[in-house]
Amino acid sequence: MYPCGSYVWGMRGRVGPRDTRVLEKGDIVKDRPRTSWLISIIAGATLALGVQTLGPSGAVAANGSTLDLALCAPDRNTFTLAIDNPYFPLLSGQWVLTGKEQGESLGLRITVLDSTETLYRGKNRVTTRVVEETEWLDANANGAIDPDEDLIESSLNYFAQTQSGTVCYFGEAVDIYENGVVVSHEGSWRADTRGNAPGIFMPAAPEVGMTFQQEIAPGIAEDTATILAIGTVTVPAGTFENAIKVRDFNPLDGSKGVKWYAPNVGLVVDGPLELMSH
Ligand SMILES: [Ca+2]
Repeated sequence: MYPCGSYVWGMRGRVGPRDTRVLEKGDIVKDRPRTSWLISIIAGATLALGVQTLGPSGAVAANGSTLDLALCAPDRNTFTLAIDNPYFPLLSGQWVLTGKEQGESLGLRITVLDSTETLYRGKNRVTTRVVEETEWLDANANGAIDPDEDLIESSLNYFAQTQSGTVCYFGEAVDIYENGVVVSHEGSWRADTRGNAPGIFMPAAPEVGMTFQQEIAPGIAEDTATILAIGTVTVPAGTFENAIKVRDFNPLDGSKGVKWYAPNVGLVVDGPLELMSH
């Protein structure tokens, strides 16, 4: 998804220019070398194995902490569909974000579906909530997908929350559209595919400086997020205090994006898109 498979989760396709545009001076990893994602993976894997030495992760953690991927490991946690993390609640509902990019009006609609998706087998089996995310050219800028408006991308995303309150991301099924036709499934991944793992989508207790890998599908989806700040943000849907500002980084193409999540609401800013209703 999210984060920028579209705007939300994953940074595929059209995202490059928009991410460049939302880049801010002072981004703490603005000039981070492209190899650092690999260091993050190594660090995460090392920590997951219980090794105490920081090793190569020291540089990554210089501005904060890199969360241990074990926080979402299926064999170390119990999972619930009651996803009530205040910064990314997915109990029910729909969020609509709109905005403009290069003169085009875009819309992003996120919907918690009734359906679930099961991953893994045996004792590690995890049932996840399916969250649909649709990005489209909202030509009349009304926040609705009207019959004559073109879809850009639609995805089904899999989330579950652990006993500690961490929201974990288990993958997505992606449809990318051109002229009303699905032309690609690029960016699709599942945590239970060999070589992949669940990502940490939202920490149980977010703090400025935290870095966490949201997608773990080498070569396909590798978004990493860093919490840059906490503060007040105003969007069409309202003014929200104690919101967290998150910078996403996609090491596969070097793109970056900024998102804001507000407590008891969820995603309120995604690059140029702002929450219109929820
Ligand atoms: Ca519309």
